Amino acid sequence: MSTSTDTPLTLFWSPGACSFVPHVALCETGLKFDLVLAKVGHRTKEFEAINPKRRVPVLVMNNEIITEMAAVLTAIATAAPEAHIFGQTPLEKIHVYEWLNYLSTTAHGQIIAEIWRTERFTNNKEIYPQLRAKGY
Ligand SMILES: N[C@@H](CCC(=O)N[C@@H](CS)C(=O)NCC(=O)O)C(=O)O
Repeated sequence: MSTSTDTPLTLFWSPGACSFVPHVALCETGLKFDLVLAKVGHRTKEFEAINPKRRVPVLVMNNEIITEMAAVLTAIATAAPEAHIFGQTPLEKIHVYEWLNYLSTTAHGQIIAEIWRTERFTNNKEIYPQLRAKGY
């Protein structure tokens, strides 16, 4: 993977989704990048071919497809080390990964999904309110 500032970068994003995080990180680095809208709930076959998991964020870096928030942010941090988006010290980097893992797994996969993607947990719509209440 090249880490030059000339590396072509494309971020697939959706309004109101977690893809705003790598969007902000890219802005902070000062790197040039393209944005492609991949709206949650309105995904195209083209997007599914890029990420069969049908999730944003997706970063395409030098034709390499990178998915999953921690990997996407690591790629951005690696492309612009002078921006220190993972902090200045090894301990700061460790704590960034600590938060990233919590947010991507427990918070995102469980809490947020329970509230916004309740259908992933049960087919019984009658218990949606209870499940959503557990998410809050
Ligand atoms: N584990 C993934 C989760 C990504 C994810 O779930 N993103 C949401 C947007 S915040 C999404 O694309 N959801 C699509 C859906 O639920 O259909 C990561 O860390 O990148």
